[in-house]
Amino acid sequence: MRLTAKSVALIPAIATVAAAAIGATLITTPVANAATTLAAAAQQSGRYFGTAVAAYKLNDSTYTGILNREFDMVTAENEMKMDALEPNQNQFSYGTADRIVNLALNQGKRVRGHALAWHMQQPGWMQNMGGTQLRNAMLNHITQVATYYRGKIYAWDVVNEAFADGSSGGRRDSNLQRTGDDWIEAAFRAARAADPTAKLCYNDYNTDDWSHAKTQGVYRMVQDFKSRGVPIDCVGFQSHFNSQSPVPGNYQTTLQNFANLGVDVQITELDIEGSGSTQAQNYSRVTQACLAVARCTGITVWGIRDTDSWRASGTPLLFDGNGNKKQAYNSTLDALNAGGTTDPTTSTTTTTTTTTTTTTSNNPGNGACTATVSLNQWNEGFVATIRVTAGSSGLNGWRVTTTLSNATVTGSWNADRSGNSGSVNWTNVSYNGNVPAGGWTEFGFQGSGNGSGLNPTCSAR
Ligand code: 9MR
Repeated sequence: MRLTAKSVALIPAIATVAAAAIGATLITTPVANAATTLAAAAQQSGRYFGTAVAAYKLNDSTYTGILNREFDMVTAENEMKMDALEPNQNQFSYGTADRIVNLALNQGKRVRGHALAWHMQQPGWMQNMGGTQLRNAMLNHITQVATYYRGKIYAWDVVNEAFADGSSGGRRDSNLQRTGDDWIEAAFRAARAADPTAKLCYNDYNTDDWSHAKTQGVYRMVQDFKSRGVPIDCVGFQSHFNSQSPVPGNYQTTLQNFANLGVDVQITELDIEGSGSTQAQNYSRVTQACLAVARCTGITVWGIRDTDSWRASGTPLLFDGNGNKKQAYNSTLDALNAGGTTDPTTSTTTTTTTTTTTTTSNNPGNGACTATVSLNQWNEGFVATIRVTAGSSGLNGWRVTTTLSNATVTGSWNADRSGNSGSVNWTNVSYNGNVPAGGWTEFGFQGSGNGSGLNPTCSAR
């Protein structure tokens, strides 16, 4: 049975039963009067409805008219990617992105930040980098950008498209991946330190079908991050659908299974190629799937009119080239007006607290250690990565002392800290105290001022 706004208003008990069947603590939100815009309809169940926006179209009054009227969340289509924001190393260019962000915030809309780290649309200077140099450049980019936009971003796509297509279920090869498997968690920790208020998301495509290896690979990563306290709050499902890649029958299952890991889920780049009633039904199905999952907090379509789409020939959006509402618009609006389930815990950003699994270790004794620093300094600040290397008998815990003569720590990851300037002590957290003989682990921090002369020393504890 398909619930319309009217029928749900008449029989709210049906929605309650449906919610109970999902098995979570849910508040149902039957709707009395159908809303007439996508945003207003989504808001009835505590969700948002967003669109990708291109800055160069902001002078088109048909475009901005629809944007202002229909949407309450905005994603910059290209303007907040790495190449746009940091065209030269350590020289940031926020002007075009700010046109979008300021327009959104001035109209009471929110912003999804897209994207802090991605193997594509990297600036030229970054494309041929590797190793520690690239890792630090990435962390610096994340730190700078997330700090600049602190307080203005609802959610960041911290890492975009890091998993491989096909049957491997593993990571995609890229210059970022070659800096080490931990690049994704390092990115999330740096983003959290820079902006503790934004939700931090992993975002990908072809992760909609629960049975696909890529979906499973991302799921395992999120599960692992949650178990080790890596700060992840949400998973974005881009949801680019066409005849080769249709809306899978188990789409809602996928959203629900991820949500069950304790993260929000969001549909982040929705477009569905096609036309007429088939397209309208597909949009309706996707919308209903989100509304049925309490922690599906919103839907963003990847453009406004068909002619604005990166896949314009597939006419995949909700408005035609003249800005008229399509059948798909109406079916989406109806589905939103039918109401959905919400999870009261998702209405505010939650800061992830660290819960950890103990790393198993076969190195019972304490041993000496050494600490080395890799520093990425720019005019007013720096990111320092400290590597702790165990001596011949391994470590059960470690302490590092650094000297910050002309600097102040503003955020850190993978270590506990006492103080933020002068002589600063760092100790292992529960998941990285055990280091086998000759092995190493890393922690990091960013600071303001001059990070030279840190002179780290290490001892076992
Ligand atoms: O829509 C974006 C298009 O204008 C760009 O040319 C393209 C370049 O990679 O990126 C498009 O947006 C992508 C998004 O950032 C990530 N997911 C896939 C989107 C479509 O390619």
